[in-house]
Amino acid sequence: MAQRIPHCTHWGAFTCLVENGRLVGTEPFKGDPDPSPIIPSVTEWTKTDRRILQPMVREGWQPGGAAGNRARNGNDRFIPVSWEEALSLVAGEIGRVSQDHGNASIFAGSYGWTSCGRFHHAATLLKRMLNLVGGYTGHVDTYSIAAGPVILRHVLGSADACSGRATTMDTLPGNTETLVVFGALTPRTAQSEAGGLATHLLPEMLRKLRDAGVRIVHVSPCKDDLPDWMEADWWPIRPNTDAALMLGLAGEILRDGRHDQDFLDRHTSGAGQFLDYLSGKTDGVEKNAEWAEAITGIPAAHIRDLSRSLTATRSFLTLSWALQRAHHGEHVYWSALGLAALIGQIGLKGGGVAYGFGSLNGVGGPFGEGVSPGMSQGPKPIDSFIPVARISDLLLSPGAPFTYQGETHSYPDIRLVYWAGGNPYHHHQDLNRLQEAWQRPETIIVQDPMMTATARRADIILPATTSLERNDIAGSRRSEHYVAMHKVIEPMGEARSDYEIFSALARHLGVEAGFTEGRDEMGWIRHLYQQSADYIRTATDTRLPDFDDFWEQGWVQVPMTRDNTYLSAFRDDPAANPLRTESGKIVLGSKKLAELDLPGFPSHPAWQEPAEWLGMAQADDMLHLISSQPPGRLHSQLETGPSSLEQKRKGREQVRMHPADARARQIGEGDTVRLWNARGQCIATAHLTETLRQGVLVLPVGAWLTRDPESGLDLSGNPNVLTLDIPTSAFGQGPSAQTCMVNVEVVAANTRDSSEVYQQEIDALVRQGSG
Ligand SMILES: Nc1nc2c(c(=O)[nH]1)N[C@H]1C(S)=C(S)[C@@H](COP(=O)(O)OP(=O)(O)OC[C@H]3O[C@@H](n4cnc5c(=O)[nH]c(N)nc54)[C@H](O)[C@@H]3O)O[C@H]1N2
Ligand SMILES: Nc1nc2c(c(=O)[nH]1)N[C@H]1C(S)=C(S)[C@@H](COP(=O)(O)OP(=O)(O)OC[C@H]3O[C@@H](n4cnc5c(=O)[nH]c(N)nc54)[C@H](O)[C@@H]3O)O[C@H]1N2
Ligand SMILES: [Mo]
Repeated sequence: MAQRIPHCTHWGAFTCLVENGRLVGTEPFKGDPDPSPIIPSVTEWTKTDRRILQPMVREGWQPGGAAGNRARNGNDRFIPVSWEEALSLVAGEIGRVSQDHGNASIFAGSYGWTSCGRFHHAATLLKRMLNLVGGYTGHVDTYSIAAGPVILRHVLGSADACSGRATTMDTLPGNTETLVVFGALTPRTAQSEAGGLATHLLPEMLRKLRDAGVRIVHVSPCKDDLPDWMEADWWPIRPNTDAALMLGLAGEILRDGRHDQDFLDRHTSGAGQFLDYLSGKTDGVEKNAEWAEAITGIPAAHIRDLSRSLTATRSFLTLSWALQRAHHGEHVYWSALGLAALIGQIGLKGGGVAYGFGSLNGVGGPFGEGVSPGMSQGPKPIDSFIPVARISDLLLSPGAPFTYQGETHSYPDIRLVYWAGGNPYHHHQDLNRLQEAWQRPETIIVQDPMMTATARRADIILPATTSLERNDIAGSRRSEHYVAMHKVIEPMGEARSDYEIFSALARHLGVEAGFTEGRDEMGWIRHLYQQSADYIRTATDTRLPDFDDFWEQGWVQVPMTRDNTYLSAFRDDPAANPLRTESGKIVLGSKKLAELDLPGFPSHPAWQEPAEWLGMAQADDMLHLISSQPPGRLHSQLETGPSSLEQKRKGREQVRMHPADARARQIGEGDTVRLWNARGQCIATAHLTETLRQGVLVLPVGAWLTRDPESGLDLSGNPNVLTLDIPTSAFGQGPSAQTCMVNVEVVAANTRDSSEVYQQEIDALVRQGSG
């Protein structure tokens, strides 16, 4: 009989079936109405192929900042070392850099999703350890949302609307009549939640919306961003032009005098600036349906018709997070707010605007009042940071100034990089530029269970266990459950848990007592649970079960806020419930931004051409590349799992394209194609589909970079060798991954450009996957 052991991941809670110490299967959490197909893939973690099984040091690397050999191109040899040796090397490097250059020269932003366990959360533990020895340079915001929260903090006084403590989706059915979805509203992305989840909510919510007869307009280059059975009107917009559509809709409303002047007067500031821009008083260009059609490719008649429905019915706008992961992403989010303000339904049930519904399971779901059972990073001795996606700039330009939220800072001189729980060679844009930047530090330490592309570019590699090999607890403010993550199997090879590794390093650095506070793994898990239980008891009067009962049962439900309409109190009485903005109101024309006068950052919602898009003068026959979240895995995690492999073809990622674009390039279904631009190149397998707007390619993120060192060609189909590494703006400095133009062609037509390695590798891959 198999043992049944409760566990959790970012894509769901489940029971592990274990026989003779081996994981033989999984069963989804019984209360989950729509379990993720990624769950069974976790058995991949117990295979040795891609695991790091012992500490290793890169051949040629020398401690002490010696010049050494800094190839770090993914093809170096690694020499196994003992844990003792590895730990003293790491501690030695931290001590040396801290002493000789100051702690700001240690980069430990360490962005990444790691495992969902809140206790062994790798980046938190890294920061906790470093804060005890003088601190580090960290990062602000996330790759998920950066431009969005930055602008919303300025114009709404809070990023809540973007992170889920805002309007809950359960307020829509029965109230909303017209719903405009910009981007996606799909179980594909709602499979996941940072910190874990037990119940998947979106499919049921979508059924309720459909059954309530809500008219849905779906604005996206991809039709399947909304399930077919939702029967929406699909508006295949040109990528990165949503702001123009929103402003065109707003301009139509204004011209007809259908805007809610009373709402603008009582609840917004600087509206005059915005209205003058819409009417064309500022720049001589009226923002109307025809103007928007020329930019977006959506027919003016449709735009005009929708603008009428938006004011004639109870209407709601929702924008995926992806829309702000693009050049000028701040102004897309702000334009939606401007449009919603003109409509005047913000704060009314079923009306207004939301950011990120369905981008994660819990955004738009009920939210908790509790604190997530997470570790503390401790007080920060220094406040050195970069905006999260400026990593290449940081390494390439020490000392250079950068602006963020209107203030000027400068990049520190990084000597040591420590990454635990993230994969920059998955998540960062323009990986060839990162490769250049990656040569600069003296020492790079990577701690991960898997031999990722980042680990292969480290100097010291520390093997971490996966969550299956240790005890932990899952939970977050966007999840209705805390889940007991019992240890399922023994550690693989010499892998150690993140807590063990950092405790040992803390010992080497003389700060063990401060780091552990005398607690071991179970001591901490118990403590974190109790802290959250105490908080919930005070905040809500709900008493959670004792820890031992929770641990045995495997999960516990926590109280949540439902049926919430964001800004309803502010709507009712703006004077008594002011926003934390420059005016206490929604900012539609910003004094601060007008004073700052940042290049390319108008002080009101506005359309600006992105650096690369289908409307650009030199587009030639390039196509717009969208790199979206993969359906069968979480980013680069479990890339070789069955649910990920199912999406691949001929051993690599599939790039989706419109049949007309394929025909024009003599590309057939299943052909191996090369995608390239000035930044890089990769190959992928072509899949032709009419569910895309013409001119658009979709290549999911997360393929494990397999870069031929000579040609630079990536054989896996990783879009980040192509994407653009520029900030969304000088204000928000977010990643602009969705702003990217590429060429595509059949590989066979291009053999003359390729090195022998490239051809052999392609042949091998094609043989592997053929049939
Ligand atoms: N082009 C493009 N790029 C994108 C995006 C896009 O839309 N387009 N999306 C961006 C977004 S939204 C995000 S969030 C990022 C995601 O980027 P990441 O969060 O960096 O991606 P993951 O693959 O989840 O990386 C997590 C790493 O942690 C490791 N890990 C797992 N468990 C543990 C553990 O217990 N301990 C340790 N030490 N390590 C562990 C995994 O093996 C993996 O290497 O990608 C971004 N990149
Ligand atoms: N299965 C799975 N789920 C995930 C993740 C994963 O790796 N795998 N990652 C999780 C993470 S970390 C995050 S942050 C979220 C991200 O959640 P999202 O940002 O919502 O997800 P994406 O797939 O990047 O983008 C959603 C859709 O936006 C559309 N889109 C892109 N550009 C434009 C545009 O200019 N205009 C319009 N109208 N639409 C556009 C694309 O068609 C795309 O399918 O997903 C989470 N969910
Ligand atoms: Mo993300």
